[in-house]
Amino acid sequence: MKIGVYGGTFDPPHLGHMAAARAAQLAGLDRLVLIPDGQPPHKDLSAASAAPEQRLEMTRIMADRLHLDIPVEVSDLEVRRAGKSYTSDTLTALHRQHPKDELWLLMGTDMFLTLQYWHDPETITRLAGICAFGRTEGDGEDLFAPQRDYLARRFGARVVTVTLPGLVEISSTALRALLARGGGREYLDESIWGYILREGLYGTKADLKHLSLEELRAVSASMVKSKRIPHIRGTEETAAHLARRWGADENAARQAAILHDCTKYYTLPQQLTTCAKYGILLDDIERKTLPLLHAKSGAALARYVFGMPEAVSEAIRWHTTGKADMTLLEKILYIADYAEPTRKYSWAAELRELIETDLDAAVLRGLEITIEHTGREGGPIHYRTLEARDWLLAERGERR
Ligand code: DGI
Ligand code: FE
Ligand code: FE
Repeated sequence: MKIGVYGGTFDPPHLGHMAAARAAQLAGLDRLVLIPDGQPPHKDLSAASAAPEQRLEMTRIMADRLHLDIPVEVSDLEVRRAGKSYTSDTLTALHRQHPKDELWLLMGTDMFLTLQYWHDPETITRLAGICAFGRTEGDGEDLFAPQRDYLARRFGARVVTVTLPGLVEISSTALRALLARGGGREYLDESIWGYILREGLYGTKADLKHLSLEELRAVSASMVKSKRIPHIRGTEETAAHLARRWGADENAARQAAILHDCTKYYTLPQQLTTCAKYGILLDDIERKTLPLLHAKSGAALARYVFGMPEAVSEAIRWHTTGKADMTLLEKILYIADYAEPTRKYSWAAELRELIETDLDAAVLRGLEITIEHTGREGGPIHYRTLEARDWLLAERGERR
């Protein structure tokens, strides 16, 4: 197996890094390891830098947003190792972990042209092939060919070169300066920008309690896996449509939808800690049922971290179970979550028609689907779900 190794300070990881990581796929490698360095050998980290743990987390977000066909993992090898992060040490460790695999070290033009001056280039070139990427075809041959020959002659290095036409030109130093002045968004993946805002990195001074919708979307995206982002977008657009259709506050509907699943990937201990921190009381079923808890913890963060009005926070709180006496906004979020366009279940089409003509009937149908589904899975059905159904049945004058 051919393993691509791409190291860097990733302070922060930007679109240039992401384009470069794609070189791994273009070069025919089978998997990619991203390695944020602890202490870079060639420069000092500035005071405006993110902490190693934060760079590690941003690199994890980047890995999940690359959408490559090959597996991508993030290694904390260099962040954990004390002292300067020498590539030769890292490759020695990786070679020990994967003695049967080929290692290929990814690097841009600048790094490639100075490889002979790195610490212990003999070990580097012995343990890994060099996969150098340039921006243009021209970058390729004129510059690369003499260096390739030189490295081959001097170290016996194996070198492949890849052209990446879409490579974004930005230095991390320039990007951090832009971020401090409120810019830089266009050089970053949305989720990494959201993480930077959420953590207040690089002198961004976003007030989390007064974020614009665009900022709120990015912050929410930074908290979930990339595969959930289309669902959150779909829920937002469906909720906005329903707010216009049925006369609710569209901005509130968008805010509620953007944040509704932001704690979906919290572990059970994280859910319980968050609920305890904000004084959210939980019943016996909730304490044991992970899928129910994100509604409670999400509502708490919406209220206390993101400064949302109570109506928005309450809509998030009841979006999984529903309850008796739901407000219009609560109904809208509840059913938008089910009817949004990326839901592919057989019942989704039926709900998409019902939400246009009879919102209560749609919510009732959603509750019944939840009860059937949860019953079939063998989970305890929450009493709020049953209360919500009975309330709507009574409102509609129907009997069970
Ligand atoms: O967060 P989403 O996946 O977008 O949707 P959601 O918030 O409606 O959560 C769905 C999950 O919650 C699904 O795994 C079923 C579970 N769930 C919903 N109502 C109940 C429930 N689980 C139990 N045990 N009891 C319920 O009443
Ligand atoms: Fe949810
Ligand atoms: Fe959802």
